[in-house]
Amino acid sequence: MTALEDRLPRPSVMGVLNVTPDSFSDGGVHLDPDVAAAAARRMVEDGAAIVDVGGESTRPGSDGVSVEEELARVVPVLERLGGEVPLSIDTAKAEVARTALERGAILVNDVTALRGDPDLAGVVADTGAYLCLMHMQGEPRTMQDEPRYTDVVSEVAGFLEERLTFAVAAGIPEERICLDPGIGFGKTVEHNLELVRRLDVLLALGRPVLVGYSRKSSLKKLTGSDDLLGASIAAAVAAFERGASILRVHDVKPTVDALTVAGAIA
Ligand code: HH2
Repeated sequence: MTALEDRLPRPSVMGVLNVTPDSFSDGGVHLDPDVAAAAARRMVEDGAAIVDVGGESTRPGSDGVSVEEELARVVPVLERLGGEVPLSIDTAKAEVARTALERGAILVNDVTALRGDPDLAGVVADTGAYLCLMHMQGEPRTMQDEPRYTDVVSEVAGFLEERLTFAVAAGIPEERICLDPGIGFGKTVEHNLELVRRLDVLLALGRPVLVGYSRKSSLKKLTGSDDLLGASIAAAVAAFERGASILRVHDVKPTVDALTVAGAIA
């Protein structure tokens, strides 16, 4: 069995492919499955190690979609790419995950960290898929209303440790799991910064850490700019330098280049 850190060595770039009408930065862009498939192939050419396909927006304020709707969005894309491009499925639904894994996806990226669908852990355990467990305070509809922590870093670390224990108890080998602080999921600008600043606390849990800062609104709050490319690259490099293994980004080529240089200097 290949451990996640061997399949996705540090640093690996995860390209974001949202097949949704309403994702906060690329909603509607990839609704045509041929366009989405071409974008995914391009990400791999540009150096992405894996492409994360999502059919449900989790942006602040969003409502959920049905299983049928989510499948209708992602299956045509998976059918065009499965086996050709390393794929991750961004879903909290067991049926969507199972369908994606059958069509060649290798990783389940669950922003609910196995708290959403009681059947998801079994699907991951039975298929031997990789898994990303992400921290979120609250739920997408309301999570940015009033995020509160006494110490954001220790609370996120405690949560991820508990979810890791849960996943392992459900039969998912620890070597298959990575952890994610969930940038922007029930967090203020300062919470997000503190989580990356003190990433060592999450790394101490002993699993690779994934960070997804790309194009998030807290970057816009810091820079005041609508163009979030430079801000996103800086966040990815800062996270990498503090030990992150996987960087989830929309702009693959410039991030890969930045990480190549940062890695060479390190
Ligand atoms: N962020 C988003 C979605 N999925 N998964 C992980 N593991 N980590 C993240 O930080 C993360 C995630 C939100 O970003 P995006 O996919 O661009 O938007 P939307 O949820 O609106 O589709």
